[in-house]
Amino acid sequence: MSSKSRTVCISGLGQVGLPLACLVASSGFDVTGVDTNKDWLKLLSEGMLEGNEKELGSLLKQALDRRKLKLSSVIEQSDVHIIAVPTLLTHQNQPDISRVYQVVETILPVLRPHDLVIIESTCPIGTTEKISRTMRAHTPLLHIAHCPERVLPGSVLNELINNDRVIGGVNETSTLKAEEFYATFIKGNILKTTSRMAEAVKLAENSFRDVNIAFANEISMLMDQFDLNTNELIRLANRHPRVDILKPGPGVGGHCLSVDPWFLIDSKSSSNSLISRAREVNTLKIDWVVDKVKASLKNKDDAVACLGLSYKANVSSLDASPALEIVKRLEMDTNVIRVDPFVKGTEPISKALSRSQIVVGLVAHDEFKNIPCKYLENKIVLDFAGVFE
Ligand code: SAJ
Repeated sequence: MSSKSRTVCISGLGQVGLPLACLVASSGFDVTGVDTNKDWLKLLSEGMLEGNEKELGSLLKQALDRRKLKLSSVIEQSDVHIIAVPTLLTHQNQPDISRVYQVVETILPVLRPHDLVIIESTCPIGTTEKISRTMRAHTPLLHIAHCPERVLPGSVLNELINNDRVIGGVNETSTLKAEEFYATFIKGNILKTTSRMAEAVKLAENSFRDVNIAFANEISMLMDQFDLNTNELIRLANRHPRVDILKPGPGVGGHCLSVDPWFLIDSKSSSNSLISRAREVNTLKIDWVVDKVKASLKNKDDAVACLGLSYKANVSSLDASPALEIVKRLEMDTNVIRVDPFVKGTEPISKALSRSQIVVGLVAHDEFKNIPCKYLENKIVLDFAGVFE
């Protein structure tokens, strides 16, 4: 594939689509980055990029300056179309992939035979084949593949380049075309399979992590009953060569682990499957933390400094954040001080600690690690995220 002659249109300039668009543009393709949010497009065009992805801002600027990346709200005719819009859950925990279908509808009129369509959005098994039937009925000889994104927020560019990628076409030619495309800008291995397997692999990966975090969370609640320190338990147990317990936290957040397991158990599994039980444990952990904090209050007016609001350490995203949920619930009847160096409008650490009676660790940001012990003297400290470990 000659990179110079190829055009790529990427729909969805979020935490996956934007870095992907910048990377593909820096590899020599002419990229149109499409997003329906015009305010966001304006911010991007002005280079107003805030966040935790190091080097993304300069890559974006470079791509725009060199005119390899064009920002637009309209899909354009291109050799390669990539769909990277979010997939969501309904209130009944059913997959909501309407945004993917909206993009499909807008791509249809510009498709030409032999174009390559790639779906990066996480989807229930069989979605790519369904979309392929619709698209191929409209335009023959298309190549269509599912190439699930696997990047870790906070390290997106690095993972985008270096992670192995699972690539599954709806037929062999599609797989090969998609492989050829990704090989031009990623360094990781390309693992070829079918589109259904690629969809399933992605869902299994995130379910695996959710189930394992649920185990850690359950252990932490059990150890509390025995008055044993969970972190010490995990440290000791993990010295076994085949044991690797993850870290307990106040729950599981982000738009991936709390959503994707439902895509897997949606159609086939019963509600008491291990995966749905894990979801329940991770959700219940939020209630458990709220109860623990409330039980520690000596006076109704005690000031509670809650350290961390984001969905995980060292990122600013508040997406489905258990810490934020806990803080909001406590605020209903408790004197809460919000502290998070990644979130504007919250209180500086030292000021919050000086006027609080209770300190609650919710997110293990690096900036909390250096809090001097003397700041915590004579305070009740409840650590649900290994902040002070
Ligand atoms: N968490 C714990 N304990 C742990 C690890 C994580 O409580 O030991 C919590 C975090 O605090 C956070 C949540 O789990 O609330 C998710 O964090 P994460 O770092 O595990 O994952 P995400 O959601 O940021 O990104 C995941 C990744 N998937 C896997 O690691 C299998 C990433 O590679 C995917 O690309 C991403 O989901 C996605 O977009 O699907």
